Amino acid sequence: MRSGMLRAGWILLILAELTVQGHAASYSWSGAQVIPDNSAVGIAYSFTLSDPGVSISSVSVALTLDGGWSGDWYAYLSHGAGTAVLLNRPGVQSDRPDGYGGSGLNVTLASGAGSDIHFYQELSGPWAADGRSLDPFSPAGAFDAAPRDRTLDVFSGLDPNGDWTLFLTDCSGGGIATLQGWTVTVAAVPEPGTLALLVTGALVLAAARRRVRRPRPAGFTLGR
Ligand SMILES: [Ca+2]
Repeated sequence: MRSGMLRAGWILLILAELTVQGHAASYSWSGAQVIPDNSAVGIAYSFTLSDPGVSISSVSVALTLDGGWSGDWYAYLSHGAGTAVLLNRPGVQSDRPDGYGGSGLNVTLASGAGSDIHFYQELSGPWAADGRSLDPFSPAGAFDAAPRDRTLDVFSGLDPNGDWTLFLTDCSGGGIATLQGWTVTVAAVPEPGTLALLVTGALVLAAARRRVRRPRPAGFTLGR
């Protein structure tokens, strides 16, 4: 009986753990898409997520671009009520109106990361999204104090299911980049049923362990 309860408890915990770890979905694209130069129209990719998870715990976005002028780039990821600004004119600030002149970028942005990708030539990863909701066609000086309120953390707690859109464009003439690939990975915590499984497993184990305790010696009484 005791061993049966212990076994049942461990099975429930293992099932719950496997379910928790299994809730991450990735969508990828690869190819050779020229990003329209000096354009507000840009390019957009959409995908629909259907996942048993109900609450997003983390999101990461990998981008690979070739050529171009990195200070021209703007990109966002949107889903439901959340929009994360991935890139917003990297390097642009009041004394550097054209931003970084580097070409190409191969980077992964993640929720919870600490380094602002806006300054990728001066910092080191792991990289957080730019997060500046500022219009990318704004004057350079406006970038200096722009709040970073649109990082990938905006998705935390949202339902992952439904439509997602990844958008990229180039906001200044000259320097044309080619998008070579992207991957969006969404991790979500499980539905309440799995959490209930976890709690039930723990309770069964606790009950089984109480039964395992040795009986008190005959004649033993608790002191008062
Ligand atoms: Ca350009």
